[in-house]
Amino acid sequence: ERVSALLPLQNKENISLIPTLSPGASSFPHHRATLRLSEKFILLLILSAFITLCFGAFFFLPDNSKHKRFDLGLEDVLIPHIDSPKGGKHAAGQVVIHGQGGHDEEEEESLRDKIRADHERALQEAKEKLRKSREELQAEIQTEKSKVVEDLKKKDTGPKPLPPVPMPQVVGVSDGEPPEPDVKEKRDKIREMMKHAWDSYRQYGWGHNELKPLAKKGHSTNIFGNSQMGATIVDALDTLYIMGLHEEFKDGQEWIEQNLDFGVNAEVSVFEVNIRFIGGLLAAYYLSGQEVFKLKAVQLAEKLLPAFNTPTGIPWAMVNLKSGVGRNWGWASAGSSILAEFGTLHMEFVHLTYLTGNPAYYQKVMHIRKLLAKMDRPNGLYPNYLNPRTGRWGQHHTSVGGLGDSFYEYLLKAWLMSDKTDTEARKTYDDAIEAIERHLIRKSNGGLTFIGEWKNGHLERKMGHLTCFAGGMFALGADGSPDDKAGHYLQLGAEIAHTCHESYDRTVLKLGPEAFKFDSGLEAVAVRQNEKYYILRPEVIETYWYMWRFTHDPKYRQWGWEAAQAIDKYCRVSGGFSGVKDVYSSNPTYDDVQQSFFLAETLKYLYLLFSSDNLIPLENWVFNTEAHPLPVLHLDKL
Ligand code: DMJ
Repeated sequence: ERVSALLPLQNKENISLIPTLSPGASSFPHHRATLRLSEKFILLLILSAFITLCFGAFFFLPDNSKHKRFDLGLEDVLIPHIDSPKGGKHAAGQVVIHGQGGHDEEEEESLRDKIRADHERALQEAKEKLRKSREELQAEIQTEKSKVVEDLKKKDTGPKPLPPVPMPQVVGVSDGEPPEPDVKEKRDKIREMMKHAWDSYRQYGWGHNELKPLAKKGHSTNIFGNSQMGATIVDALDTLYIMGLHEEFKDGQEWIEQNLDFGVNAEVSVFEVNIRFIGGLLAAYYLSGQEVFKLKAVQLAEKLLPAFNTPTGIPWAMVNLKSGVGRNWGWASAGSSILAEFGTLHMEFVHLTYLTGNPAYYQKVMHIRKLLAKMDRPNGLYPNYLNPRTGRWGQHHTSVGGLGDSFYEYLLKAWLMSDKTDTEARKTYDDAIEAIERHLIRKSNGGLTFIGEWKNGHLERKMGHLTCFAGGMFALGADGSPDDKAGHYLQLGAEIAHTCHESYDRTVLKLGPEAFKFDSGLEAVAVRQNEKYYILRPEVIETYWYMWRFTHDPKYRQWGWEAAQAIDKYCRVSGGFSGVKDVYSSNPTYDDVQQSFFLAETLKYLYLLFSSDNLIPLENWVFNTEAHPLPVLHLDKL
């Protein structure tokens, strides 16, 4: 009635607002209410006024959730400083603005003012936004997006500072130009080969682990899992630096800064990643002084550490970089880890501890050494297989080539890199070499010294291309050998170099096969088809270089040049360098892989062979097994 009185212009129609219920349908009394259209309009008006009021209240009343977040922030800051939960000014649970008393009116009021002001500002901003054109808004959103991305990038890659350590004295990292013009010419040629290998990879395989130089696309193998971590870039960096290819080096550095990420779901070889990536990054760091390489090396090393979570502490061969789950190669004897893999971590891991101050790396590799020292060795030899669960040897196979090689190399180099203070490593090396000489090294009927393989009490008269590195190792270890046998070991190095040269010289391509025999009238030649390939390996040239440094006998430069020419002639293609499948065939087929070690090792050793000795002097640098030079350290502080 009151409503109708206020509205003179009424609609005479009655509108039923409550549905009519038939009497039998309900036990409730039957109601029927009707309103005219004008009354409905007024009711709607009142309703909308009420909604507007509620809406306003929603904006202007203090936001309780904000209070809570603010409380938490304060609590987080304050609680750690509370001395006693009972006696202090702000005992836990009585933190300022936490709502249970203990805060004064003024503070609460000022907080409300702040919240109101914030809301008003937000409303104002919203209004202004609505006034802007669509284009203006889009441009603003874009700018904000880019800012967020930039901030995130800064956070992600922002260098976490590592503890400062004295940079070891770094000498002889550039130049090395030989005085003789013909030698310089050869060196220039090697540099040109490096440019061709790098430029081809840059053009066709950039960011992939390796290159397919014929297919002209990226390539990878199971040692890198399904990762795309630019193995060639990391492996090649120090060679580029040493050759003075600084533009290329910078290009590689930029890729590493922007793309090299180890959080990938990839199961990689701990050994390969250590020698190529950690070794490569550390060498690049020491040569160039660029912090990014050190940081990346440490980030990667952290990802390898879970591989050591085995019952014995002997690491798995493979680890998933993301999950940290490790396992061994399916083909390895009795689920074993491989001597040359878990035994080739020492150099890099000691450097990591040196650079980070984190003892974990050093402890891991020293634990391996201690464990091996306690084990029985058949005939004083180290078998290639060791089970990481039981701590027992697998098959009794011993090799100075594949599966064993760099374990012996790292014993010697542990001593050298410690400035010859790690005498335990030296002694272990001397004992191992003594057993190897006694049981594995023989002279062929034709007078060639070779290193065979020990298999269950029997000597296999076969030598691998990989084994040829040992010539250089014997020469490197000559100085400091027991009983003044330096001359003997230098001579042994020379004999191995000669044998390996013969293995090259007796082929059609003048490139060495993967394995060669000294049996049934055979002298340094491969028999089986699947041992006739050459995949750009470095070991023979590596030995030539060490022998050159220790003797300066010109034949080593001559042999190195023969190999370089053969590589350029038979392995070079328009898209880089490829391995060949049969070194005894005048018409070889390609394997279509440019291995990363070709840039890391083969070309580096060739370049050093035609440089003067003051480039990376051996008194100051020790090469890891992937030819990455690391400086001698003074380890008495570890
Ligand atoms: C390299 O990756 C290293 O030299 C390793 O120790 C064994 N051999 C390959 C190249 O042949």
